[in-house]
Amino acid sequence: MTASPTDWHSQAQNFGRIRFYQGDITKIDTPAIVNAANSSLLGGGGVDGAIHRAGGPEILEACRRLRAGHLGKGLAPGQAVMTTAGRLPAAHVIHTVGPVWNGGQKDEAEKLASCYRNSLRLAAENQLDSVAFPGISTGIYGYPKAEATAIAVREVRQFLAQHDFPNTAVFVVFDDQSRQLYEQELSK
Ligand code: AR6
Repeated sequence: MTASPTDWHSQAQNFGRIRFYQGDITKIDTPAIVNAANSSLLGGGGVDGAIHRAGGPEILEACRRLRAGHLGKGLAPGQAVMTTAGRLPAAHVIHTVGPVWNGGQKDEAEKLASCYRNSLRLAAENQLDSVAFPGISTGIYGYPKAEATAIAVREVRQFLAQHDFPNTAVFVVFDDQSRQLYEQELSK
Protein backbone atom coordinates (compact mmCIF):
# COMPACT_ATOMS: atom_id res chain seq x y z
CA MET A 1 0.00 0.00 0.00
CA THR A 2 1.36 3.44 -0.85
CA ALA A 3 0.19 6.40 1.11
CA SER A 4 1.71 9.84 1.09
CA PRO A 5 2.15 11.45 4.50
CA THR A 6 -0.92 13.53 3.84
CA ASP A 7 -3.56 11.12 2.55
CA TRP A 8 -3.89 8.82 5.55
CA HIS A 9 -5.83 11.52 7.38
CA SER A 10 -8.80 11.29 5.03
CA GLN A 11 -8.74 7.47 5.01
CA ALA A 12 -8.56 6.99 8.77
CA GLN A 13 -11.63 6.04 10.75
CA ASN A 14 -12.35 8.01 13.91
CA PHE A 15 -13.43 6.53 17.22
CA GLY A 16 -13.35 9.54 19.50
CA ARG A 17 -9.71 10.31 20.34
CA ILE A 18 -8.63 7.04 18.71
CA ARG A 19 -8.05 6.89 14.96
CA PHE A 20 -7.65 3.74 12.91
CA TYR A 21 -5.86 3.26 9.60
CA GLN A 22 -4.87 0.29 7.44
CA GLY A 23 -1.52 0.95 5.80
CA ASP A 24 2.17 1.51 6.35
CA ILE A 25 3.12 3.13 9.66
CA THR A 26 6.32 4.55 8.14
CA LYS A 27 4.12 6.95 6.13
CA ILE A 28 2.31 8.39 9.14
CA ASP A 29 3.15 11.97 10.10
CA THR A 30 2.14 11.92 13.76
CA PRO A 31 4.67 13.47 16.19
CA ALA A 32 5.64 9.92 17.18
CA ILE A 33 5.25 6.44 15.76
CA VAL A 34 5.88 3.33 17.84
CA ASN A 35 8.33 0.66 16.72
CA ALA A 36 7.85 -3.01 17.66
CA ALA A 37 11.56 -3.47 18.31
CA ASN A 38 13.63 -6.19 19.97
CA SER A 39 15.77 -5.85 23.10
CA SER A 40 18.93 -5.10 21.12
CA LEU A 41 17.34 -1.97 19.59
CA LEU A 42 19.64 -2.58 16.66
CA GLY A 43 17.02 -3.45 14.06
CA GLY A 44 15.30 -6.54 12.77
CA GLY A 45 12.51 -7.57 10.39
CA GLY A 46 8.83 -6.66 10.25
CA VAL A 47 7.83 -3.13 11.17
CA ASP A 48 11.23 -2.60 12.84
CA GLY A 49 13.04 -3.27 9.56
CA ALA A 50 10.61 -1.04 7.65
CA ILE A 51 11.11 1.86 10.11
CA HIS A 52 14.91 1.66 9.97
CA ARG A 53 14.90 1.31 6.17
CA ALA A 54 12.58 4.26 5.60
CA GLY A 55 14.04 6.43 8.39
CA GLY A 56 17.67 5.96 7.46
CA PRO A 57 20.82 5.54 9.58
CA GLU A 58 20.10 8.33 12.08
CA ILE A 59 17.68 6.09 13.98
CA LEU A 60 20.20 3.26 14.31
CA GLU A 61 22.88 5.74 15.40
CA ALA A 62 20.56 7.03 18.13
CA CYS A 63 19.82 3.46 19.25
CA ARG A 64 23.53 2.64 19.33
CA ARG A 65 24.13 5.66 21.57
CA LEU A 66 21.45 4.41 23.96
CA ARG A 67 23.08 0.98 24.02
CA ALA A 68 26.45 2.60 24.72
CA GLY A 69 24.85 4.54 27.58
CA HIS A 70 22.20 3.58 30.11
CA LEU A 71 20.74 0.76 27.98
CA GLY A 72 23.91 -1.31 27.88
CA LYS A 73 21.94 -4.50 28.47
CA GLY A 74 19.26 -3.60 25.96
CA LEU A 75 15.60 -2.74 26.46
CA ALA A 76 13.48 -5.18 28.48
CA PRO A 77 10.07 -6.33 27.20
CA GLY A 78 7.38 -3.81 28.16
CA GLN A 79 9.79 -0.84 28.32
CA ALA A 80 9.90 2.06 25.84
CA VAL A 81 12.47 4.61 24.73
CA MET A 82 12.31 7.51 22.27
CA THR A 83 14.69 8.55 19.47
CA THR A 84 14.70 10.74 16.40
CA ALA A 85 12.68 9.49 13.44
CA GLY A 86 15.41 10.34 10.91
CA ARG A 87 13.89 10.86 7.48
CA LEU A 88 10.42 9.60 8.41
CA PRO A 89 7.46 11.99 8.29
CA ALA A 90 7.04 11.42 12.05
CA ALA A 91 9.28 13.46 14.37
CA HIS A 92 10.09 10.72 16.87
CA VAL A 93 10.19 6.94 17.07
CA ILE A 94 9.19 5.34 20.35
CA HIS A 95 10.84 1.93 20.46
CA THR A 96 9.17 -0.67 22.62
CA VAL A 97 9.80 -4.39 22.98
CA GLY A 98 6.77 -6.64 22.97
CA PRO A 99 6.71 -10.05 24.63
CA VAL A 100 7.38 -13.18 22.60
CA TRP A 101 4.20 -15.30 22.78
CA ASN A 102 4.92 -18.36 24.83
CA GLY A 103 1.49 -19.83 25.48
CA GLY A 104 0.22 -17.03 27.69
CA GLN A 105 1.64 -18.17 31.06
CA LYS A 106 4.78 -16.00 30.99
CA ASP A 107 3.25 -12.64 31.84
CA GLU A 108 2.81 -11.85 28.15
CA ALA A 109 -0.44 -9.90 28.64
CA GLU A 110 1.03 -7.62 31.33
CA LYS A 111 4.19 -7.05 29.28
CA LEU A 112 2.16 -6.17 26.20
CA ALA A 113 -0.03 -3.78 28.22
CA SER A 114 3.15 -2.17 29.57
CA CYS A 115 4.37 -1.53 26.01
CA TYR A 116 1.28 0.58 25.32
CA ARG A 117 1.32 2.33 28.71
CA ASN A 118 5.04 3.16 28.66
CA SER A 119 4.91 4.38 25.05
CA LEU A 120 1.96 6.63 25.89
CA ARG A 121 3.74 7.86 29.03
CA LEU A 122 6.72 8.96 26.91
CA ALA A 123 4.37 10.77 24.55
CA ALA A 124 2.66 12.44 27.52
CA GLU A 125 5.92 13.49 29.16
CA ASN A 126 7.00 15.11 25.91
CA GLN A 127 3.56 16.68 25.36
CA LEU A 128 3.21 15.00 21.98
CA ASP A 129 -0.19 15.53 20.43
CA SER A 130 -0.50 12.15 18.76
CA VAL A 131 1.17 8.75 18.60
CA ALA A 132 0.69 5.90 16.09
CA PHE A 133 0.94 2.23 17.11
CA PRO A 134 1.47 -0.96 15.09
CA GLY A 135 0.11 -4.23 16.46
CA ILE A 136 3.00 -4.87 18.83
CA SER A 137 4.00 -8.57 19.10
CA THR A 138 1.38 -9.70 16.54
CA GLY A 139 3.89 -10.56 13.80
CA ILE A 140 7.19 -12.35 14.34
CA TYR A 141 6.60 -12.55 18.13
CA GLY A 142 3.43 -14.59 17.54
CA TYR A 143 0.96 -12.99 19.99
CA PRO A 144 -2.61 -14.08 19.07
CA LYS A 145 -4.07 -11.11 17.24
CA ALA A 146 -7.50 -11.03 18.90
CA GLU A 147 -6.06 -10.98 22.43
CA ALA A 148 -3.40 -8.45 21.47
CA THR A 149 -6.00 -6.16 19.89
CA ALA A 150 -8.18 -6.25 23.00
CA ILE A 151 -5.19 -5.30 25.19
CA ALA A 152 -4.09 -2.52 22.84
CA VAL A 153 -7.53 -0.92 22.69
CA ARG A 154 -8.14 -1.27 26.43
CA GLU A 155 -4.80 0.27 27.42
CA VAL A 156 -4.99 3.15 24.98
CA ARG A 157 -8.58 3.98 25.94
CA GLN A 158 -7.68 3.97 29.64
CA PHE A 159 -4.63 6.15 29.19
CA LEU A 160 -6.37 8.71 26.98
CA ALA A 161 -9.25 8.94 29.45
CA GLN A 162 -6.78 9.84 32.21
CA HIS A 163 -4.44 12.20 30.32
CA ASP A 164 -4.57 15.31 28.12
CA PHE A 165 -1.47 14.21 26.17
CA PRO A 166 -1.41 12.63 23.74
CA ASN A 167 -4.66 14.02 22.44
CA THR A 168 -5.09 11.19 19.94
CA ALA A 169 -3.68 7.74 19.30
CA VAL A 170 -3.68 6.03 15.91
CA PHE A 171 -3.78 2.27 15.41
CA VAL A 172 -2.10 1.29 12.15
CA VAL A 173 -2.51 -2.24 10.81
CA PHE A 174 -1.26 -3.96 7.72
CA ASP A 175 -3.51 -6.97 7.14
CA ASP A 176 -7.26 -7.48 6.69
CA GLN A 177 -7.64 -9.80 9.69
CA SER A 178 -6.18 -7.14 11.98
CA ARG A 179 -8.39 -4.49 10.40
CA GLN A 180 -11.49 -6.53 11.20
CA LEU A 181 -10.36 -7.21 14.77
CA TYR A 182 -9.66 -3.52 15.47
CA GLU A 183 -12.92 -2.42 13.88
CA GLN A 184 -14.81 -4.88 16.11
CA GLU A 185 -12.93 -3.89 19.25
CA LEU A 186 -13.16 -0.16 18.62
CA SER A 187 -16.89 -0.39 17.95
CA LYS A 188 -17.57 -1.95 21.39
N1 AR6 B 1 3.23 -0.75 9.07
C1 AR6 B 1 2.29 -1.19 9.93
N2 AR6 B 1 2.27 -2.44 10.42
C2 AR6 B 1 3.25 -3.28 10.03
C3 AR6 B 1 4.27 -2.90 9.14
C4 AR6 B 1 4.25 -1.56 8.67
N3 AR6 B 1 5.17 -1.10 7.82
N4 AR6 B 1 5.10 -3.97 8.96
C5 AR6 B 1 4.60 -4.99 9.69
N5 AR6 B 1 3.49 -4.57 10.33
P1 AR6 B 1 6.38 -7.45 13.69
P2 AR6 B 1 6.61 -8.19 16.53
C6 AR6 B 1 2.64 -5.31 11.28
O1 AR6 B 1 6.79 -8.79 13.28
O2 AR6 B 1 5.63 -9.30 16.36
C7 AR6 B 1 11.36 -7.64 14.40
O3 AR6 B 1 12.34 -8.43 13.79
C8 AR6 B 1 2.63 -6.82 11.19
O4 AR6 B 1 1.65 -7.24 10.24
O5 AR6 B 1 6.97 -6.28 12.99
O6 AR6 B 1 6.49 -7.30 17.73
C9 AR6 B 1 11.86 -6.96 15.67
O7 AR6 B 1 13.22 -6.58 15.55
C10 AR6 B 1 2.23 -7.22 12.60
O8 AR6 B 1 0.82 -7.23 12.76
O9 AR6 B 1 6.68 -7.18 15.28
C11 AR6 B 1 11.68 -8.04 16.68
O10 AR6 B 1 12.73 -8.97 16.64
C12 AR6 B 1 2.79 -6.09 13.47
O11 AR6 B 1 3.17 -5.04 12.57
C13 AR6 B 1 10.40 -8.73 16.24
O12 AR6 B 1 10.30 -8.49 14.84
C14 AR6 B 1 4.00 -6.47 14.29
O13 AR6 B 1 4.79 -7.39 13.59
C15 AR6 B 1 9.17 -8.12 16.88
O14 AR6 B 1 8.04 -8.86 16.54
